Amino acid sequence: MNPATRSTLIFAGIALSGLSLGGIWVAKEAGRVMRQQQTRRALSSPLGVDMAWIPSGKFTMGSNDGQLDERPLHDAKIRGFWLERFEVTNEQFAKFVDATSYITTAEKAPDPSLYPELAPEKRVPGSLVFFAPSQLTNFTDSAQWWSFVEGANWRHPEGPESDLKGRATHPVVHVSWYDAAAYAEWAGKRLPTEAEWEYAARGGLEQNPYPWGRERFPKGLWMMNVWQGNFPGENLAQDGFKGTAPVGSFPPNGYGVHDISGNAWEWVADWYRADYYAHSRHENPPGPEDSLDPEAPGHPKKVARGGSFLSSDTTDKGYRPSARRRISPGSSFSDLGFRCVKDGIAP
Ligand SMILES: [Ca+2]
Repeated sequence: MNPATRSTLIFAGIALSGLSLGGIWVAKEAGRVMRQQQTRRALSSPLGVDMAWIPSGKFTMGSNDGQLDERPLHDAKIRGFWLERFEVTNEQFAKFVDATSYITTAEKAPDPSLYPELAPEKRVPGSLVFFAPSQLTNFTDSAQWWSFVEGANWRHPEGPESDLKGRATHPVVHVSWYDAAAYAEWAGKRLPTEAEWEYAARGGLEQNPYPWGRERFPKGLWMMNVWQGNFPGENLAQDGFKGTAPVGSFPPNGYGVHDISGNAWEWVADWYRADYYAHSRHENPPGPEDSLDPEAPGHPKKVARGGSFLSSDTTDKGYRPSARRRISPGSSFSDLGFRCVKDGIAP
């Protein structure tokens, strides 16, 4: 159902139930809903992007059940903000590129000053694409399922021969952190902080393993696009999707946000520091000033959240609201996209 139709139905429902309560209440409520719709319209300009209001509140960030960098548990107080209900899609990203002639990182040859170790013949535009290996010799070597493909980019997700046919409403992928930030700025928005992202992902629930609650299959339903089968060779797609899915293919969480788990990883604003939670600010934590990946000091990383269609129970469980992934800001992958936030007033 499109948002306008949904709003109309909600309005009709409110108006009908209001008849028994009296005309004044109906008029007041109608005014409120209309103002809300106007706010939403104003916020969605110029892209027509639907946003959810994430109300102010406090939550427990992190998890004791995940990786070490998800600890310690700590309280974070978050001011309300607008969050895009869906991951940024290919058709939305195309509007940005059409308007600005923006060229993404993956479409440019790597800068030798940033990649001095890269041989000159390897300085070609491209991106990292997942391919399921037919035979696997080493389960810890991700190079067996990630290939740098020359000519792979957001328009050509599997390489030069591939295109976006049938994928207009899939999340844009193969975007670097810089590309995501440039889009957000153009749209008059910004990337969420890591704390805002996790707060929104939890949908108002406290320390639940999924954005919608504790059960993986509430009422027997698939709630996210992740990996089923033995990763990375066996992709059973029991959730209906082997790769990315059109955004909104799965139900929203308590804040009305779709695909916050699975489908595509989402860049957030923050630098990655494994130790950040031990001393982060409790009110609107802005993220650390620099990055420290203990496994690769000297290689600054940004954070991505939410997992993707490749997230599996046998690997990263990246779909958990607390899971953190560290990625060089200039990197891009066939399962990494983003969504934006906007500051504003409550509806
Ligand atoms: Ca899937």
